[in-house]
Amino acid sequence: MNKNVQTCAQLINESNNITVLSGAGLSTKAGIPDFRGPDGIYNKIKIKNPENIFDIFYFYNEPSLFYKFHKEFLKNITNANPTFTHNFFVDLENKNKLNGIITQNIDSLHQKAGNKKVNEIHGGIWDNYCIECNKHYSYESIIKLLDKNEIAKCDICNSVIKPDIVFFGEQVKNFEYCRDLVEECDLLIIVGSSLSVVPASLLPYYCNSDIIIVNKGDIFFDYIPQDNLLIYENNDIDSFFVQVKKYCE
Ligand code: CNA
Repeated sequence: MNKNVQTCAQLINESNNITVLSGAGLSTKAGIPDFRGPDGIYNKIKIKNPENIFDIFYFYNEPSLFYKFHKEFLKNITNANPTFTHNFFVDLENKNKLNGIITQNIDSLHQKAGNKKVNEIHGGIWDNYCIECNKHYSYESIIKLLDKNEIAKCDICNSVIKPDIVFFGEQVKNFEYCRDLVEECDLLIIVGSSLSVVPASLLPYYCNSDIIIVNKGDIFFDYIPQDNLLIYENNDIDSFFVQVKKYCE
């Protein structure tokens, strides 16, 4: 038996104010590729600088690169269902153990699973707006526009529409509130993130309590307070939490 499983369950059982920091690795089992994992977008898309897809300055000059990717991404999201671990976090909220979820994901799977205390630090796909006249568009209307066009453009002024996702070069959402969630929690669980996107990756630095990391593959440890790191499980997230749940009260 993996000792980390038992320790993780024990920490969860003893905690009443858990903060979760999630990343793209949490949703790969739902069929949504991450960025930097072995089957991630950066490895699969054969272009020179895949970071440009989400670069705000690149987007303003050449939105077609982003929309080529986004069209496929929206199809994946529409068909995706929450994973075992998304549902495990719903249980934590139902048991009043959850302080909040900070997610770097834009797929809304935490909300689809039933979590209410979700903070999308990198925004989401549900709201979209014209970069010129600010008319807002729903997710459904963007899907319709992309059925017929390569780029989603405004029906009033013909300018480009941008989803309310935080691109590289833009400010993240509610950083101070997310920092408070990390500062005040009695257990921080980090899942499925390479912790390589600043400033979200800085958040663990503010943690005063125990930290659990479950992530398969390389991560950046630079902002993890080492004395607080009780568990680093380099494993598949669902396989780990399926075991943990057996020991949770
Ligand atoms: P990342 O940099 O792609 O890191 C993901 C990590 O998860 C990698 O280390 C993977 O090896 C690991 N991983 C993948 N699958 C599993 C698994 N089943 N079990 C355990 N570990 C796994 O992604 P981050 O979230 O750290 O980077 C932040 C970016 C990614 C944010 O801006 C997101 O918006 C963006 N993103 C989001 C989604 C989504 O919403 N689902 C998808 C792709 C990218």
